[in-house]
Order: sequence, then C-alpha cells, then structure tokens
Amino acid sequence: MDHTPPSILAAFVEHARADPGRACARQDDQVLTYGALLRLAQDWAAHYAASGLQRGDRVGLFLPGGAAFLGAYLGAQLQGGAVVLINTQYRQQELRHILSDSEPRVVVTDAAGAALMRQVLGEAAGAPVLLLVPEGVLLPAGPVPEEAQRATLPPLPAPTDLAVLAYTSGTTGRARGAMLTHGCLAANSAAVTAAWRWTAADRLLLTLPLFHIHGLGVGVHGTLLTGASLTLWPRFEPEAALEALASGAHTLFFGVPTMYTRLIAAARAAPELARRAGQHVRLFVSGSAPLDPQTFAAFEELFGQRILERYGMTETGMNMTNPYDGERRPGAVGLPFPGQEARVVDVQTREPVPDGVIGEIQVRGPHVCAGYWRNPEATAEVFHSDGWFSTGDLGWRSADGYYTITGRARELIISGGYNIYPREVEETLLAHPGVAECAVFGLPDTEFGERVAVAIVPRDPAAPPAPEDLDAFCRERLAAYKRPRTIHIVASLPRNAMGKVQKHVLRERVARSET
Ligand code: MLC
Ligand code: AMP
Repeated sequence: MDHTPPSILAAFVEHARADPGRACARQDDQVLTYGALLRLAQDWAAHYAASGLQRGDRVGLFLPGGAAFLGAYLGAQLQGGAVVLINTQYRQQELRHILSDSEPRVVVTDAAGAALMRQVLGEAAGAPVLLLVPEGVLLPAGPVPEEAQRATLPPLPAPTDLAVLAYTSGTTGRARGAMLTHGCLAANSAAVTAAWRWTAADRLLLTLPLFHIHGLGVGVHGTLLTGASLTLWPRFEPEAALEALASGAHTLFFGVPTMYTRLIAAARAAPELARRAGQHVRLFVSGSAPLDPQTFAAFEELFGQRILERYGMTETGMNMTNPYDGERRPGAVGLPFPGQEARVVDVQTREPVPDGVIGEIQVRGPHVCAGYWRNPEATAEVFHSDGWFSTGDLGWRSADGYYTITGRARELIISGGYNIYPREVEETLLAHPGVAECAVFGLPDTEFGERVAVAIVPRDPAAPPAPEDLDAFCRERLAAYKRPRTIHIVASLPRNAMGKVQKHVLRERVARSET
C-alpha cells in the first residue's frame, strides 16, 4: 500500500470487500477469513450498539489474545468506540485505576476474567455494561441483535478520532492513557510495513499479547493494513514456536528479547529445526527492551539470520528500526522509520547535541499520539508545541545515523518486555502494615533482562514482614510480573543530602551481597 489509509479499520474493510475469502487469522485449526472477520466485527458492533455505546465512548477489553479479541476490537471501532487495552494480568489496583480513569461504557471479558471484573466494576448505577464471551466462542453470550443484519457499514472513523487508549505507567506510579488516534496508528503501521517489506503474502506467527502496542500495533495492524495473515497463539511456548517456525508456515516472527533467549535455548537442543526456521522465516524482529549483542550473535549462529532490532513506545508506536537490507548493527536500534524524525537533546536545556553525545531521544511525526487522556499536565511534560515528543530514553546517534539507547531518564524497569514503574510497587508495599519505608529498583536478570528488587525498612525491626506475606500482598493488588523477586530487609535507606533515596547505592550493595 503506497498511501496511508485513514485507519487500520478502513484498510481492513477494503481487504474484506475486495477478497473476503482470503485468510486473515489462524487459531488452533480454524481459519478466519477477512470476510468472516468483518462479519464478526459487525456482530460485535451490534452487541455494542445494544449496550448503548455511542460514538466516542470507550470499550474496555480485558481479553487474552485470539480471534475473539480481534472481533471485539474491530467491532468497537466500527461502532465508533475507542478501545481501552487492559493487560489480563492486571489485578484490582491496576484495574480500578484504568477503569475509573477511562470510564468505559462497555467492558468485555471472558470466563477467566469475569469474577475479578465483576468485583472491580461493582453494580452501582452507571457502571459499565459487562459483556462476557463464553469459552471457545467468538461473540458475547446471547443472540446477535437485529441491527447486525444491516448490509451497509456505518461511516468509518476519521483519522483524528480516538482509536485506542493504551495505558502506560507514568512516573507518578499511576498509568496514563496514551490517546492513539486512527491516523497515528495507520501512519505508523504504513511506515513499519514499508520498512520491513511486509506484503499480503506474509504470514506472521504472533505469540505476543494483543493488549500492548507490540502485539497489536505492530503485529495485528501490520497484518490488517497489508492484507496479510497471522497465526495467533495465546502464549509463547519456545519449543512449539521453534517447530512452527521450522515448518515453513510463517514468514515473520516478532518477539521481546526474553522470547529470543528462550528460543535460542530451545534451538540449542534442536539445531536442525533452528536452521530450517532460518530458511523459512524471512524476518525476525526484536523490540520492547534492549537485545543484547550476545543474544544477537547466538541467534545468528543457530538460525543463520540477523535479528532486526527496532525501538518503540506505547505513545508513539515504532520509532526506529535497523534497516531491512542494510547493516543490522548489534546493540543499536537503527534509524527513524520513513516519514518520522528523531534527535538527541541535552536533558536539561533540551537543545540538540552533536553526534556521539548522549542525551534524551526525542521523536516527531504523524505516529506520535495526541497526548494523555484527561491529563494536560502529563501531556505538557513530554509533548512539546513544536511537535517533538520526549521519550525519556537516553541515547546517542552515530555519524551514519544509527541510534543507540544507553539507558532511561526515568526509573523504569523493563522485565521481559513489560514495563514496571518502581513508584507503583512502592506505593503498594507502603500500604502493607509491616512496611515503614521501601525502595524498589531493578537488578540485572539473565532471563528477563531486569528483575524487580526491593529494600524494605520494617515498622518493627524485631518482626519484619515475611517475604511470602509481601509476595501475596502484591499478587492480590498488582500483575504478578511486577512483584519483587528479591526482598532485602534493611535498617534504613541510603539517602543523599536532599533526602532522595540513592537507588544506585542499593543496587551496588545488593550486587555485592549476591556475588
Ligand atoms: C511472566 N512472568 C514474568 C514476566 N512474564 N515475570 C517477570 N517479567 C515478565 N515479563 C511471570 C509471571 O508473573 C508468572 O509468575 C510466571 O512468570 C509465569 O507466567 P507466564 O505468563 O506463564 O509467563 P511466560 O509465558 O513465560 O511469559 C514470558 C513472556 C511474557 C516473555 C513471554 O512476559 C511476554 O509475553 N512478554 C511480552 C510483553 C510485551 O508484549 N511487551 C510489549 C509492551 S509494548 P508466577 O510467580 O505467578 O508463576 C512496548 C513498546 C515496544 O514495550 O517497543 O514494543
Ligand atoms: P512502553 O512504555 O511499554 O511502550 O515501553 C516503551 C519503552 O520500552 C521505551 O521507552 C524504551 O525504554 C523501551 N524499549 C522499546 N524498544 C527498545 C529497544 N529495542 N531497546 C531498548 N529499549 C527499548
């Protein structure tokens, strides 16, 4: 596609009309064609309409990946709604915040999420309508309302309309909703698909969750934009993925670095499968967290291919990519996608710095979202009037234009491609009666890249809280991947002259005690 459509939805509808019998999504042994997915989306739209959804209203999706997700997602947009993406691992605290902030008219979940969602939504007047998708079924319980019979589609959304609210952690510990418009999502997907030579002939193996921008914005949108097809798995299983990739059924694979580390371990036990996978799959992409050069090298040795590393963010979609044809440089995230700009600026003055000098990376272009939902202060902090967006990532640009990310200006911990803000975990632990003070920080981890650690000052030094108790306390309130894996009970927290906790000191102490 050499022009950017007004929305991914419009591109999808065009493909469904031009070639309804073409395969779109495969799941287990089922094939969902473009025509069948459009029909499914229309049925979903009718369910939303019957639930009172108006144009501009939000629809919360608390669903794991799969065809039901695709139908619910496209159906919401067809009905003029904006989708709120919700990680299915989120627990009470995270759900309460996202739902009260986004105020969805409808929330969709399945049997696994129903009890928790009912508990969180309550039954007060004005609570969102809860639609339940029974197991193994693609639509909510109950007959499809009459309106679904209509042959014509409602007017499709404009590029400036809100398509998705994607919550991403803020420095305050509270996640904020990035307002992704139809236009910014389509523009980014057009850039990604052009850069990676994605065509209708491609078949993607997608084992990433669909409630984050990696699985959805890159995997699903790229497929729907180009009229290609994907195979959806509910989770990543390294041995099975290796076999599937070796089978010749797929041309593309996208993953976070932890998936590649696991794929490499599986490949060491079955090098012939790895070699075959490397012959069939034309492109392996890694992103969401830094890919270390050792993993890059081990993959090349086993699969005979260089992973293409790219760099993105929820607020902007994909920002940079190593070239498809040119040099894929280990440790670097490549150059800006076509039609998008980037620069490195001084952290304090926000003035551009010369090549080779580390500063904060800023990006600009049609892919940048419209700001944070109902949060003008947070928006003003990082979205600037001249169009530049401050990513909070530190890095430098080489003389030949490649960017390298060296760290983060903010305290973010990235574990297996999931972002964790220390402040959110700290606030949760501070609610525990046995915790007087705490500081959460990241430690290097061979499997997940980074792992969550905490230093705790107990209220009663003679009876510090038990680690199992703290663990259970976190699990009840937060997604399990956010809970600290390493807990240190300390007498006091190291602080600088301003009273600010020195996390680097804690990190060094813990590293010393572990060696
Ligand atoms: C799972 N667990 C993790 C974890 N994932 N712990 C720390 N970090 C993680 N990332 C824990 C669970 O809490 C659970 O703990 C146990 O591992 C088993 O859970 P699981 O669900 O079976 O895990 P698994 O399938 O092995 O998941 C690993 C993974 C997954 C790497 C496949 O984390 C994953 O899909 N990551 C991708 C996330 C992603 O899409 N990020 C993109 C964000 S968008 P217990 O104790 O309960 O047993 C973005 C922008 C961009 O960043 O550029 O793309
Ligand atoms: P999220 O807020 O979940 O969208 O995560 C975005 C963050 O992931 C970015 O700001 C980066 O810190 C990080 N990230 C994504 N891709 C890469 C990459 N290839 N290398 C290093 N960090 C990355």
